[in-house]
Amino acid sequence: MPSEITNKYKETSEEIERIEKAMKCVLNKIGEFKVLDEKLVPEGLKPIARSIAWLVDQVVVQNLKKYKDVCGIEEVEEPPHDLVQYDCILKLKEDDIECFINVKTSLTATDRTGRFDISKADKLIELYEERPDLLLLVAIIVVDFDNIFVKFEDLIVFNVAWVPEVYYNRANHNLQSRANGMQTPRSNQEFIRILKQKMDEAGHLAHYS
Ligand SMILES: [Ca+2]
Repeated sequence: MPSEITNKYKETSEEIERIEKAMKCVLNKIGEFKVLDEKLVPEGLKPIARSIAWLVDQVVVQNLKKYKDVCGIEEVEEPPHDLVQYDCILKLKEDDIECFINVKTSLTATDRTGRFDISKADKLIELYEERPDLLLLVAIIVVDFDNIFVKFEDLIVFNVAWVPEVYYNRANHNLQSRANGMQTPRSNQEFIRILKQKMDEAGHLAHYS
């Protein structure tokens, strides 16, 4: 691999680490939040990640804004509508890079070696083609339920373009990944080429060519 590419990957890895650190700072400030009145769930709230994912997205983005100054963040921009592949765009004080973040929720008990949905593959391709230098990260907020409380326990950040195995799920048209934080550095162009190839193998690429 040419050294300028290796250097670029190193720079990106360092940027990702800084983003992770800033987000952890914010998650520590939040700590936990109350989902609803306990009188409404006398048997206790069942710990289901899907049921709170939409709330976690909003809690995280709004607190990234609230604590941005103390956590080294310069700007948090929200997308124009919620039909996009990310929840916010982050810019750190020490960096020029605008980093797109897709917030996801997972329970501490979940086996993260299994595959989960990242995004609709066709929408991802559109986003990467609009912005060839895109840095799109998935931020998995690992939470625990304590009855009506949701506690922030951990954070796993990874670059979508660097998922080790580009897996296209033909049943729901999503790019899927394991969520254990493993990464394989590659260019965005290479990532899109592989993803298109996987869609093509599933017979789903016809309307792109
Ligand atoms: Ca999200």
